[in-house]
Amino acid sequence: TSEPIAGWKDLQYGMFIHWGLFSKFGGGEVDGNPVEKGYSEQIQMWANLSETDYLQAAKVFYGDAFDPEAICTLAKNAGMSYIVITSKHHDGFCMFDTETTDYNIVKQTPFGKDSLKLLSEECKRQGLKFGVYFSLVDWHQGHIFDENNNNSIPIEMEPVIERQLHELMTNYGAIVEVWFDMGKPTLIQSEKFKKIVMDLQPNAAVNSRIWNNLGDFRTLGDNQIPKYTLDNPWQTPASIYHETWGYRNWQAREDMTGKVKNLIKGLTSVRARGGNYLLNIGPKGDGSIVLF
Ligand code: FUL
Repeated sequence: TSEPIAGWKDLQYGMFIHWGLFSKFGGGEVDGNPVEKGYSEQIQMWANLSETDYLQAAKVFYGDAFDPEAICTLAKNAGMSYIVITSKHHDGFCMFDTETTDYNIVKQTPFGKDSLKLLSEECKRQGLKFGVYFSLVDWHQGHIFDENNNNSIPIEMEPVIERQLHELMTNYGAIVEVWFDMGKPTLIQSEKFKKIVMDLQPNAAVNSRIWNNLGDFRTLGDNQIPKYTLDNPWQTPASIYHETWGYRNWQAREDMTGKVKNLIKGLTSVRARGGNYLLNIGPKGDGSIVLF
């Protein structure tokens, strides 16, 4: 067993956070109607919003209820050992300070701060480990989302991805997990991206969505609970609502009793079978935690 995986296996249970401009849409009541198709964090695509329309959300992104201290306390009280947050989802909007593009939280929003910096520092203060989610698909860089799953990564996008990874692996202290998502990198691309992580954060574990068998551990399908113990290190990413990871306001009003039971069953099954459970919360656009 390699170094990163030995440490990674001890993490056991963590908090996943999907927070971005998409959270502002709350599942997308576009013209008063909920957008019922697709995950809410992908609202830009499902509601067919132009970048200009999507950026309206940035203008009112105050993040005034984003409270890293409360988030970390919640995670600790739940027995979690680490937090993984969306640094950039498919929309391409960077929730961290970056020199690669102005399409970021510091430049575009009245909140004006680096959410990853704030959260990573608080994690450190409270003794939690820290990881990042990073989408290889990037609509802002012109990466068209293709329902036929032809998500190859254009070569022109590589330098941006590389520089962003470099920033993420340099500016936020120790990183325990890098959660790549989507896109179909070639072997050479997967190798390149993984190398950046390994060179700068040798103790970070990379998930299998880096593709081409280069993951340090396997991320199962969304909410997938295997019936048996698996041999290699694995993880189940779980969402509180099964149809979304980003905040969806009309579901926040649903009765959660059955869902909570399912989540507890998921947690115990995954842990009993030796997996890592990464349970997602989707804060509101203002950054507040959704309470039930
Ligand atoms: C999926 C993404 O497409 C979803 O939007 C979400 O981030 C989930 C955790 O992974 O592949």
